Amino acid sequence: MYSVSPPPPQRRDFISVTLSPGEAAGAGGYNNGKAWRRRSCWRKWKQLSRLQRSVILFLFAFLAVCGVISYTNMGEQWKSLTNKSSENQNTEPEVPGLKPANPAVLPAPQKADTNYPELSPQKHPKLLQVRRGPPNLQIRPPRRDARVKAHNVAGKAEEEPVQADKEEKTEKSIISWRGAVIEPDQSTEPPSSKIKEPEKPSSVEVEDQKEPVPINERQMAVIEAFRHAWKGYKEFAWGHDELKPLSKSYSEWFGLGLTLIDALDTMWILGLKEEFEEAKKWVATDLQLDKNVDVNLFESTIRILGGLLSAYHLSGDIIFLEKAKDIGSRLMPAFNTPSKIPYSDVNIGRGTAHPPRWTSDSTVAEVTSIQLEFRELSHLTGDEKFQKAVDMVMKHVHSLSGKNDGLVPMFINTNSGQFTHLGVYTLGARADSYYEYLLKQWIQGGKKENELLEDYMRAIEGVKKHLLRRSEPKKLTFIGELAHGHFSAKMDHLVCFLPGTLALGAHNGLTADHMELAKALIETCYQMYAQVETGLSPEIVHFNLHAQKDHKDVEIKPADRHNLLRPETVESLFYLYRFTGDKKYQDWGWEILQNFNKYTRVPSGGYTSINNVQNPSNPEPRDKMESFFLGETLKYMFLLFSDDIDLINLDKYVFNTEAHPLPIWAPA
Ligand code: DMJ
Repeated sequence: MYSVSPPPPQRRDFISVTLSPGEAAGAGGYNNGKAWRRRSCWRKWKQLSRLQRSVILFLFAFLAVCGVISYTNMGEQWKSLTNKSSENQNTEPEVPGLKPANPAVLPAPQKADTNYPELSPQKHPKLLQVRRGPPNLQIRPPRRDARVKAHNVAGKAEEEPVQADKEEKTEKSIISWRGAVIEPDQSTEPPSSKIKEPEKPSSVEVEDQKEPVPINERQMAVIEAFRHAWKGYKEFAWGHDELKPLSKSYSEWFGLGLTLIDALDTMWILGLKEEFEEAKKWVATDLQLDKNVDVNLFESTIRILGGLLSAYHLSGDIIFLEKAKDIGSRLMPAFNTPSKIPYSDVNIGRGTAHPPRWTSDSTVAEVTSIQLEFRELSHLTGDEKFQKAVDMVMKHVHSLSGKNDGLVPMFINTNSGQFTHLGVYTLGARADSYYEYLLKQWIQGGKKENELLEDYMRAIEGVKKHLLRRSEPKKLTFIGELAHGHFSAKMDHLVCFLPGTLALGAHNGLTADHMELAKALIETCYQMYAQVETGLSPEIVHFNLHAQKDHKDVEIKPADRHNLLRPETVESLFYLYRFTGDKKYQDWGWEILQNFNKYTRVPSGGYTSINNVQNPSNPEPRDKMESFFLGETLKYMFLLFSDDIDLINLDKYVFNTEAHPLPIWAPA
């Protein structure tokens, strides 16, 4: 114990501290009696100056206040400790005679991914437990124990304490009209323009009850691939159209951040919330649509308008709808043509449109594959002009002569409205998505628009009659081309969208032989990968029609042996797996992903298209990552590996031709 000694003769404004006689004498000093001590203390107190007494009193008062405060905090801590331990007692069965040393805070460890140790559940618990999926999944409240580690862009894990205020924030999340969880700070004010409040679909509530399906190892590998691609884009091409991963730079097509917008919904579906938020910020603050630039109507519709609409539906954030309305309006001048068949190009800053310099034709696939997006824009905004413009195109094409058993030529004139270059029929470039959108518009509109279905059914019959053959020696079913009555055994990789579309039609009640054809064709598309040295498909193959010794089914011409990281085969694998549950489709997709990793992955970040799929020792990287690799290829891979049919439920969503899911309209 300390006591205060009397001041020395001359006045000093400080206090000296010495031991009392009793203490100096050791423990025995205590025996000198309490009365002596009281008297001695009082005498000493009286000998102090006024200043010294005030200081001492102040010190005592200060200590007393501190004491009261710390007592209150201890009480709180005690309360929370006792609460926690009672929660634990509720959830964890106690082993008789043993009590857990500490209350459990972290989730139980899960099995490590041996193929991708850097993605093991222990390192990335968030990936497993807080998947941000589509609206029908998002209405499930995130688990309270899920947020343990945050990951910076380089993929480095950082400890993040499980904080009460964070949990509170999660619980305050708003359930949007479509059931998407919107963080309170991310929802923006509705625009003053007349974007109407869409109706809430009735299906949302039912799925609220389901438990999230954990992400599996193959899906984690897709997430890893996406992160690697995104790292390159972020570092060298942020806000630009495409990454050039080898030269660590970028290329511009429209100057509208194409890759970033194309990838928005993929990030959402893969659960990459931080990346999504960062990209969203760019859309909100840096996406400049008032720009003197010519854009291709079709490409900007499927990638930008489609990407924004889908991001809006998944996240519920109005900023995406505002931007969608903006770009949609800026594209409308394309329809100011004598025939109302749109021009291929629009200047979105000037409001002018024009065909390519060398012709007044547009491509048939381009003018008939913008409908899902413009129709949805009308549906959301209440402004009919978007849907009217694209419906008119479909009606006009429906009425045209010049088709061959439902098969359309590749070009249409913007002045006359007539098909041109008659006599050439393909399901590849320039015609492909015409067929896809016939079926998908019919599904989008609730299967009521009969003309669309008629044209689709007739076209598939035309395909069977004119374009379907079998190769030698393996008798692979393939789709060739017809040019002025001559059959060519040439098939674009682009045609591999067809098995998926056929399967989707069969799932929606169309004839079962469409599913049989789908199964045969996807086998062929897979062989276009499997029979090639790198295990990656070329852009175009030619099939052998006659058995010849030592010849494979698939022949590749030197000009066609590039691979652009295209999605069509994995897209179809996804549909086939969803509808049949046959795991071989997942295995085929897994092989393809591994070959992309082997031959197209650039170590510093990103993936590149390659020039030669036949040369595994030098596939000749092209130095370009197409936006659809993130928008489509990796998204379909992730969905293919998932066993969760509610992860973009195909009875509720229809994918546009750039893999952006849009809702199927509820019956009126
Ligand atoms: C994408 O832009 C779309 O899928 C389009 O319909 C066809 N081409 C590319 C992908 O290959």
